[in-house]
Amino acid sequence: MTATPQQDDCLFCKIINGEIPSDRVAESERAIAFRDINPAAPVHVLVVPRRHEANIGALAANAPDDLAALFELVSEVAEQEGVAEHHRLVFNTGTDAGQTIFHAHGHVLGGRTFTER
Ligand code: D5M
Repeated sequence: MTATPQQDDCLFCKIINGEIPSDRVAESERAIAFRDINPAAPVHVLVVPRRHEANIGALAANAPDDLAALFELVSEVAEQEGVAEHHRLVFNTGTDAGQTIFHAHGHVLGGRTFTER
C-alpha cells in the first residue's frame, strides 16, 4: 500500500502522525476521531481522514473510498458517544463558512438541543 498523502505544515496531519497530542476516541485504517479542543457541545468530536485533502468536497472528488470510511467512523463515534439518535454533523468549507483548518473534517456535535441554523 502506498503512503497516505499528507502535508508537512498541516496541524491535523501532525495529529494523525502523533507529532501533536490529541484526545483520540476512535480510529480506522482511513480516518481518526478526536475531541475538539474548543467544544461547542457536550459531545464535540472531529472525524478526520488520514489522507490530506483541503475540504470535504476535495476528499469526495479525489478519494471517495476515504469519504465512505469517514462516514463509517462518524457512525461509530456517534454510537460510542451515545448520540446516535440525536447529533449534528457539520463540514465547513472555506473561511466565510468558518473553516480554520484546511484538512477535511466533520464535526460530530451532540448532547444538547440545537436551534440555530
Ligand atoms: O474546525 C476546526 C476545529 O479544530 C475547531 O473547532 C477547533 C479544532 N482544533 C484546532 N486545533 C485543535 C487541536 N490541536 N486539537 C483538537 N481540536 C483542534 P473548522 O471547521 O476548520 O473551523
